[in-house]
Amino acid sequence: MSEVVKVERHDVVAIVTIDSPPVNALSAAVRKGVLDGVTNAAADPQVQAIVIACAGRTFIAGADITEFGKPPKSPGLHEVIAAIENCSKPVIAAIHGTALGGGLELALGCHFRVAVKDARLGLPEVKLGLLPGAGGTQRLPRAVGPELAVKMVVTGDPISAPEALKNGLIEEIVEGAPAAGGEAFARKVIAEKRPPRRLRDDDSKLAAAKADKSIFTNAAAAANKRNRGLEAPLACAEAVSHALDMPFDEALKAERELFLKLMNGDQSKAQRYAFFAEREAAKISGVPEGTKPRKVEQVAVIGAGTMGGGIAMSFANAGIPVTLIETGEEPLKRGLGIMQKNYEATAARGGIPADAPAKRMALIKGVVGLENVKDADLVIEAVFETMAIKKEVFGKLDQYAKPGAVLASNTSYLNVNEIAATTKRPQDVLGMHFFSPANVMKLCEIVRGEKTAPDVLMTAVTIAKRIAKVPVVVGVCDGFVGNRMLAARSKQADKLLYEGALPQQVDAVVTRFGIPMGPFAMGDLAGLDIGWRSRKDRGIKSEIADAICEAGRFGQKTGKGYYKYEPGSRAPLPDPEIEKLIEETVTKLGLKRRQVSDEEILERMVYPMVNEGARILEEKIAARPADIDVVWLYGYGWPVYRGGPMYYADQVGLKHIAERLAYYAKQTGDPSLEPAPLLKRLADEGKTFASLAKGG
Ligand code: T1G
Repeated sequence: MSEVVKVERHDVVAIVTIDSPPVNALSAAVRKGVLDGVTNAAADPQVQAIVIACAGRTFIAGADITEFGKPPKSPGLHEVIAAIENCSKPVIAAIHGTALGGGLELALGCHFRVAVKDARLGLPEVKLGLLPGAGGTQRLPRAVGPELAVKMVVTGDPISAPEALKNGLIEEIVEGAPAAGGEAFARKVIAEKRPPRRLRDDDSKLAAAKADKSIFTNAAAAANKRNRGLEAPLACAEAVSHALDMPFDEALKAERELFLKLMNGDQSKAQRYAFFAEREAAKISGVPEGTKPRKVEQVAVIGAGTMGGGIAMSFANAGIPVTLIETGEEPLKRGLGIMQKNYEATAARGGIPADAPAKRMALIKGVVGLENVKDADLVIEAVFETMAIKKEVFGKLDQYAKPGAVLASNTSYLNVNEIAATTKRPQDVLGMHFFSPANVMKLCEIVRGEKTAPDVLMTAVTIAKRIAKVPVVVGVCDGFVGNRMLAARSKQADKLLYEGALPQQVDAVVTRFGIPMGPFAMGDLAGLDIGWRSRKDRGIKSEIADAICEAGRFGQKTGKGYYKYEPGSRAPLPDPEIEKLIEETVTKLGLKRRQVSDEEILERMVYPMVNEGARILEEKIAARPADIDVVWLYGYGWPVYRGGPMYYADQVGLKHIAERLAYYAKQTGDPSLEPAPLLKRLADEGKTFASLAKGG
C-alpha cells in the first residue's frame, strides 16, 4: 500500500488501484506503488490474476511531465512494465477516461486490456516533441499492426475503445466501473486458463509489413505530411519502423536513444512549455477562489457573416443550441447556406460523421430580429467592426437580453469598455474575440472590461473550453494582445520594403522560421483594400501599400497584390511589376534602398513583437508572458517547437534582443523600437520573462 497506489485482494484476484489526481500521471511514487503492488501480488500464492485500474476521472494519462528534465528517480517505467509483462500470473489493465503515453505503454505491458466504451487510448508524446519512450513503439505495432501503430504514434491522436477493440488493442469493452469490469474479465481468464499474452513475443501482426515495407513507408509518409519543421514525427516513424527490422530488445534500445535525444532537445522543451502554458492561461488572475461560472444552455449569435457563422458552428459542434440572428432573411439565408456547405465539405473529407451536418445544423436556429436573444444565457455579437454599429446593437441588447445573460462582443480591436457603457449592465459585458475561421481556430481572447464581473469572466473561460477553444484573458487596448503585436510586426514589414527588402524575401524568412504564412502573402489573402480604405478614412499615408492598391492590386481577390496569382491558384508568385513599383515609389520619396540581410529581417519581424509583448505585460493587458505565447501559438500560427514569442526571446537572450532593438531604433529613427522598460530591466538584470512568474 502507498499514498497513491492501493492493493485489494478479492479472493483470487488482486486489484491494484492508482489514485493520484488529477490524471494519475506516472510519477515516481505511482511507479513504485505499481511495482510493489504487482510484485507482492505475484508472490501471493492466493492470487491467480492481477487487475490494474485507476480511481478518479481517468486511467493513467502518461508519464509525469513535471518530472522531465529533472534527475530520474527509480523505479524507471521500463522496470515497472518489464515486471508486469514478465509476471507469471495474468495482468489485466482496466481502462477508463484516457489511457495516454506511458499509461497506454503500461497497459501494453499487461497481458490483457479491457476498457469502458467511452475510453480513449493513444500515444500523444509527439505533441510534446517526444516519442513513446517505454516500449510503445514496439508493443503497439504488435497489438494493432504497424500501419495503425505508425499513424497513432506519428499523429499522437487517440482512438476510441470500439476502434481499439476492432484493432486488437483491447480484448473487451466492459460496462460499469472499470475495476469491476477488469475483475470479471480476470475471472474469465482464470476459468479459461488463458496464458499471459506477452506482446513482445507476438510478431504475428508484423508479418505482412515485413514482407511489404510499403505498408509502413506509405503510412509514415501520410502521417508526416503536415509536420513542417518538427523533429519528433520523423523520429516516431523511425522508432516504429524498427519493429520490422530489429529484434524486440534492440529496437527498445533504439527507441530509448531516439527518446532521450528528443527529450534533451530544444523543440520538446518548447512544446512541454506550451503544454503547461495552455493550462496556466485558463487560470484567471484576480478572480476570487470558488467563483462559479453562470449556466450556459442557450446561446445567441448576432450576425451570420463569416465570423458569426463560424462561432455558431463552434457551439453546434459542442452540442449547444444556437439562435443565429440577422437583420433580414437574405443575409440569414446566405449565412446558413455557407455553414451547410462548410459542414458538408468537412463530412465529405471524413472530418466529421456523414450525419453530423444535419445534426449540427438542426442545433442552429436562424431568425430575424434582435428580440430573439430573450432566452439566451450568452449572447455573442459578431456584427460589422465599427463602434457605431456595436453601440447600437448593445444598446438594444440591454432591452431584450434576460437578466444575468452574459453579453460578449467579438470585436477584434474596439474598446470593450465603451461598448459596455452603452448598457445598464456593464458588469455582464466582455469581449470574446474569435479568430477566422472561427469554427477551426482554437484561440479565444477573453477581453476583460473594467467593470466585467468575476463570474462573467469565469463563464466565458468555461464556455470557451467547452467549445474546444483555448481561452486567454486579456485587457482592453487597441488590438488586445495578438493584433497589437501583429501590428508591430506589420509596421516593420512595411518599412523593410522602403529600405530594400522585397515581399517574397520577407515572407521567405518568416515561413522558414516556421510561421505558415508571411505578412505580405497574408495581406493578399485578407485583401489589401480593407487596410487601404481604413487608412484613407484616418488620413494615414503608406506610400508603397497605397500605390499597390491604386494600381488595383487588392491581393488574391484581384489576382494581384504583393504577388501575382495564376487563375484558380492561391500560390503567391513574385511579380517584377511590384519590384518596379516599390523602386519608383521610394525614388519619388528621395529614399535610397540597400541590401537587407535575412538575419536583419528575422530580427525585425520578431523582436518588435517581443518588445510590444513587454509593454503589454507592463500595462497588465496580459497577466503572464505565457499567456502571450498561447495567443500566438493558437491564433497566429507561431511554431509550437519555438514555444511562443516570449519563450523564444528568453532562449535568444533578452540582453541581445534589447541591444538589437536599440540598434534598429537608432538606424531607422523609429522610437517604437526602443526597448520597453520591462525588457530593458530584465536584460540589465540578466533575467528572463519566465522569471516574472517567480516574481522576477
Ligand atoms: N503529467 C503531469 N501533469 C499532467 C499530465 C501529465 N502527463 N497530464 C495532465 N496534467 C495536469 C495538467 O497540467 C493540469 O494541471 C491537470 O493535470 C489537468 O489537465 C514515457 C514520455 C489527460 C487529456 O501527453 O492530454 O508518457 O493545470 O487541464 O482538459 O512514453 O491533460 O490543473 O495544475 O489538461 O481534462 C504523455 C497529457 C506524456 C497527456 C486531460 N501524455 N495530458 O485533459 O485536463 S509523455 C500526454 C492531456 C509520456 C512516455 C512518455 C490532458 C488530459 P493543472 P488538463 P483535461
